[in-house]
Amino acid sequence: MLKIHGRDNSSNVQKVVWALDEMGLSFERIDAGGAFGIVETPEYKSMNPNSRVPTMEEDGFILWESNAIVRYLAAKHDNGGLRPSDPRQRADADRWMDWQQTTVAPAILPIFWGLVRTPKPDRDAQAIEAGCKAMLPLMQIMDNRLADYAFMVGDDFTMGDIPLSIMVYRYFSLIADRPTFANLESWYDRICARTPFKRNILDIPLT
Ligand SMILES: N[C@@H](CCC(=O)N[C@@H](CS)C(=O)NCC(=O)O)C(=O)O
Repeated sequence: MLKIHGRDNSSNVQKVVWALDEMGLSFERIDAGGAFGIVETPEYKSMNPNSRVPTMEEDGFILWESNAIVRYLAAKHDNGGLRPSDPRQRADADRWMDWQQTTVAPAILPIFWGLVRTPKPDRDAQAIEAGCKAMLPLMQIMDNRLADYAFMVGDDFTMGDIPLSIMVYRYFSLIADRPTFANLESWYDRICARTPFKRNILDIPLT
């Protein structure tokens, strides 16, 4: 049985369980990280020396790094679907996934930590404001892209939409005072209409 180690409110775990749900694959999710601890134990560290979630375990094959796990699972189970088979489309999906990790996630981090994980009196308003400022050009890049495409890679939903959707969900949920991004909002409505997104992201409290 495929096992995914990681708490269900982690954005990186959510990428993986959402992808699995999209593909209709069965798996066992085992709580780890955050309040569950476990990630510092020698057993966990032997699978993932970073003490981070998620970690995938599949018949002795261990994989960490959420986007790598999504790519692996999509390659194995949904090539030509979640993972585009055309090399250029696939590179495009990979590009948006990498951009989420390297650029969007660091921008949203101070917003998320400030507003969700930090008690009100301890919040760093300047850091939250800086995060909001950093997010604007990134959301504009997505909005421009989505002027021409229904999804990040073209007409169809692919793995390229998964990591970014979770970032946009957090941004839209936490920052009401933002400019209108019409194309991005239409895309987000299409994402929200997907049952696996609702089940694995929208229905999980933002904590
Ligand atoms: N680049 C890694 C980042 C993993 C990561 O930072 N995960 C966070 C949760 S989103 C974590 O493990 N935090 C510590 C914890 O939950 O105990 C990935 O994409 O898998």
